[in-house]
Amino acid sequence: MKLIMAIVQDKDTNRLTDALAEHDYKSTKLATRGGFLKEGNTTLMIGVDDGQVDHVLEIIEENCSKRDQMVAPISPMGGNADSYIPKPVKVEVGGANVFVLPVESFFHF
Ligand code: 2BA
Repeated sequence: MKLIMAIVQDKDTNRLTDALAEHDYKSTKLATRGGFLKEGNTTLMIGVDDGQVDHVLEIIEENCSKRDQMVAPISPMGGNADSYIPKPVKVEVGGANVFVLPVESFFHF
């Protein structure tokens, strides 16, 4: 068994969870926040059998879009100078960042 953890943009979440449910994959949605943009995103946990991993990855890829986002300048005043960005820059976010983790055991009580 594997645990797929997919970090996706909020805008893609409903489409993706609907597509997963259509194929009878169960998922749990966590409200998360990216460390760089400091904006909300969504992390989905999807527990699947090993043979289902590729299919779930296909569904994630089909339902998550890449988007460009501008990062506004952040003043270092009162903030962390390490994260100071002097002028707006464009970053490409997504479609999805996915981790596939081995599961030692799974219990459903
Ligand atoms: P954020 O950390 O808010 O990053 C949003 C986007 O900003 C990233 O898109 C990337 O294009 C850019 N970015 C991130 N760190 C950067 C840096 N140090 N310099 C320049 N640009 C940077 P994605 O790569 O698609 O990531 C989307 C979200 O997925 C991330 O949001 C984060 O929440 C998560 N993520 C990505 N890689 C991860 C990793 N290795 N471990 C844990 N979470 C990750």
